[in-house]
Amino acid sequence: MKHQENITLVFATRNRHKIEEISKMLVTHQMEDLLLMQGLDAIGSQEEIPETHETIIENAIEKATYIAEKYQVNCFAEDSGLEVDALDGAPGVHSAHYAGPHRDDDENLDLVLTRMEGLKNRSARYRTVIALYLDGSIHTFEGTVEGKITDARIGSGGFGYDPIFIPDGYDTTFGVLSPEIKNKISHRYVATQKFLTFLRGKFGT
Ligand code: ITT
Repeated sequence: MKHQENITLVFATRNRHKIEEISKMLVTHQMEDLLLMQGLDAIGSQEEIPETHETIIENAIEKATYIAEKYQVNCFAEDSGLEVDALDGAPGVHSAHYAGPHRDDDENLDLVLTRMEGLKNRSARYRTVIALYLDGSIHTFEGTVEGKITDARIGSGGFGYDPIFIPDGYDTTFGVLSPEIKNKISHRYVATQKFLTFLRGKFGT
């Protein structure tokens, strides 16, 4: 039987919602002792982390690599976005700043609603990639959740585009559904499950 170790990884993000959701998943998977997650504050990082690519996977790898190499730590980063089919996959990799560089969730969401006015095809998905930088190697874990875009915002829970996204199999948005439900079906859940399975295989029992 393999001996259980624990591993400390910096989570290279400034998005508190991502930290909150993944922390809850660690508890649900009883992984909070195996994976000790550190914030950027713990390593004294205050700078903006570069995200210069046009794909989610490349940005996730860029963020993880930047922090790992600059601070000489093992770390993971996550890049995510909403892909709307009728908008040719927008806002996609630009989700956080779709309505402008000031990165306002409400304005981003309103812009999607405006651009979708009158459009019949409402299908969309959230996509995320977690990039893990571990001892010089990169590993990536992807998750998606399919759904559709509403005509108007419903609810105020979650963050980002949650009040206009209805996941398949449900009749209301992530803005109304509980965090427990979101954390059981979301793109972040799917990717985190793969990530934790990898860590468990490497470090767990
Ligand atoms: P970091 O780069 O510091 O991690 P960020 O918010 O800039 O934080 P991204 O570049 O990955 O992160 O942008 C993700 C955006 O996609 C996020 O700001 C939301 O607008 C949207 N998004 C991602 N996951 C979401 C979710 O679960 N619910 C709602 N919106 C989400």
